[in-house]
Amino acid sequence: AAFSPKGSWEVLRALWLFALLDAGLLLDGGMLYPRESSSREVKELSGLWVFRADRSPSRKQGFDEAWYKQRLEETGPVIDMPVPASYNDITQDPAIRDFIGWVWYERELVVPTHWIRDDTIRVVLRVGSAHYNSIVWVNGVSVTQHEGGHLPFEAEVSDVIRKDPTGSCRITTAVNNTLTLETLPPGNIQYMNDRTRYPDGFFVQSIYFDFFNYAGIHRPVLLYTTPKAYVDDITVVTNFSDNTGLVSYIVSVKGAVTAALKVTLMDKQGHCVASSNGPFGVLKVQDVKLWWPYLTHENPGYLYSMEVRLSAADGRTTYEDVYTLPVGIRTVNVTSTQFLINNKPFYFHGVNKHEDSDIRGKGLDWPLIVKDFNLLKWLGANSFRTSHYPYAEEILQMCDRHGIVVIDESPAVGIKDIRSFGNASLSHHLIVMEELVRRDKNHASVVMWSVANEPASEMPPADYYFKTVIKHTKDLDPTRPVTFISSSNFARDKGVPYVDVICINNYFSWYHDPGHLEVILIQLNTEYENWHGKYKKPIIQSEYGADAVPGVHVDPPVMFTEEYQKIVLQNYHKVFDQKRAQYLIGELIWNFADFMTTQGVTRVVGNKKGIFTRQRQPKAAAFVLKERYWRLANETGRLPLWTKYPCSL
Ligand code: GCB
Repeated sequence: AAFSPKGSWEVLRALWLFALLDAGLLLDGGMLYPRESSSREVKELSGLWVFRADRSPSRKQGFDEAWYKQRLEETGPVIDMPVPASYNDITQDPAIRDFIGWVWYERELVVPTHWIRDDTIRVVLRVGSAHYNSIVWVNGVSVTQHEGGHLPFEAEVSDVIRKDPTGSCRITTAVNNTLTLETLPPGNIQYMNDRTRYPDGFFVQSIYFDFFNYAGIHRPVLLYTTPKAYVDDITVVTNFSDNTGLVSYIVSVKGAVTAALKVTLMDKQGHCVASSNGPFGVLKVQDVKLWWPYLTHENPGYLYSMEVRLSAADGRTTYEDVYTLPVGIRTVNVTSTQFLINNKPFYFHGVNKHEDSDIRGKGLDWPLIVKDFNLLKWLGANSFRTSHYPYAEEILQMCDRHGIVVIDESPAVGIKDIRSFGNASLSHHLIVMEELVRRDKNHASVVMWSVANEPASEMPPADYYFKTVIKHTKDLDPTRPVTFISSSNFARDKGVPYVDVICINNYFSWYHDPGHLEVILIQLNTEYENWHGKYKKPIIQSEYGADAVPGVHVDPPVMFTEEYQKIVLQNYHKVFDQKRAQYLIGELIWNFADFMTTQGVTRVVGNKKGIFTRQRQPKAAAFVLKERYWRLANETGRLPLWTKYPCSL
């Protein structure tokens, strides 16, 4: 049956499921984005950290010598390292670029005195993401450990920092980028033992995905405070009926036996539009301003602010905690041929991205983020997929505000080896989905979960594996459709029966029949008819494209020229235009921009399928797409007047 949690009853039920599941989850507690408020302080630790790669053959010298017990510079030679950033492209040392194993980061600071003296304050250390496996010490005491890049983790450090009354605080983090058959993404370490061909200790990290395995502390590290009794998590599910918006919420509180909660919803002007008391409820918003995608409304991305105010007391102390969550009110539904946002058909005309740029690699970078949003808007893109891992929360917040619709993807890219379908991999995948849903569940822009990209889903264990992961994801969030990104033969694909939307990647006239632009029409048509005929589900072309080395021109077109990339796109578009009248609900170009990959014979300093260069300059294909996306937006008939003429922008 098509995915369709309609009506307030279903939404309330959905909310309860969220809450019930909370009890049975492997993860404890929420992961609210750290925000300042009258009760919370945030201290960002971005900037220069001290860095040392453990180059010992075993990569374990740092642990053997307990580097975390002293200042890192006392253990041996250290260098400057910016955070957030990948460490790979920062130095001139190829051994650092291609390093595999443990690297060590350290930052010293002094925390404010009242954080030490006032024991009603809770101090939390939060890492936005570090790739891949991390261990964190504060003043030599281990405070947390986390497996997996791309998702945040945190630890309460109040007790540890209070042991030193001066407030001096040394944060040491060891990060290991090694990928194994059981990590997500999976990888494998191979030792080359033939001493006639390889030097002593030679090994390679095999990966089964097409982007550089950048590593390090990729997102901000910060300390933040809450009162001892605090708002730990908020879950919001929205709906509307006629012009009344419905915001169902659940708040979970920690550190208090009894607590009073006041929830107030405010519009953009700060006017209260609804309020309620207690840990759960439904806020009713008269004359609701719905959250609409970019280019479908004159005021896209409308966000209310939900202020949650907690008051609690234990004997002599009273606690007050305030947390404000942005809330967009919208619904998502899927039929056998359509994707509906606020009950209106939505057509994804967008891109696939990477977190990738010169020098900082996958490190969060505000100039890049804002530039990319400006390019998306210039292009007339209304959506993107977070290929192939969860992007920074700051990016999703931008999507909420600008109305850019997101398919939110887990880091499960390249599950190709049959040994990566085992129990350990599966349990880890379930935890990652929990972490992802917990972090992103309240983003209006996130309309679908993608559990994996191009797994070897024809393998026998894939059926049970994906049935389990997809079911778990739907249990975690009954309000959003779930997909995985498929590339294999439709008849053998074992996960597809469980998804709500079929997402297909293919590269006709590129990886198949290279140079034969004339095959695209017939092959794409056959592909769609097969998939839709068999499963009766809507289809998104989740990847298509061709490499173009910028500035290389040949006509008639040949592969790797800007002309060839243009014609591949145009031929695909002809089929899209036939099928979007039927069941095609979206097209996402591969890729928004050129990006770095591991070295190999098919990659000329990275993947060149970007319509923008890695430095974000347009190739010829960008103009083809811009023309198309604005036309598609105009055809929906809902394009606001001021945006009708992109050329004058
Ligand atoms: C794909 C992958 C993507 C690659 C792309 C390519 O199917 O999903 O990660 O980069 O093809 O260019 O080969």
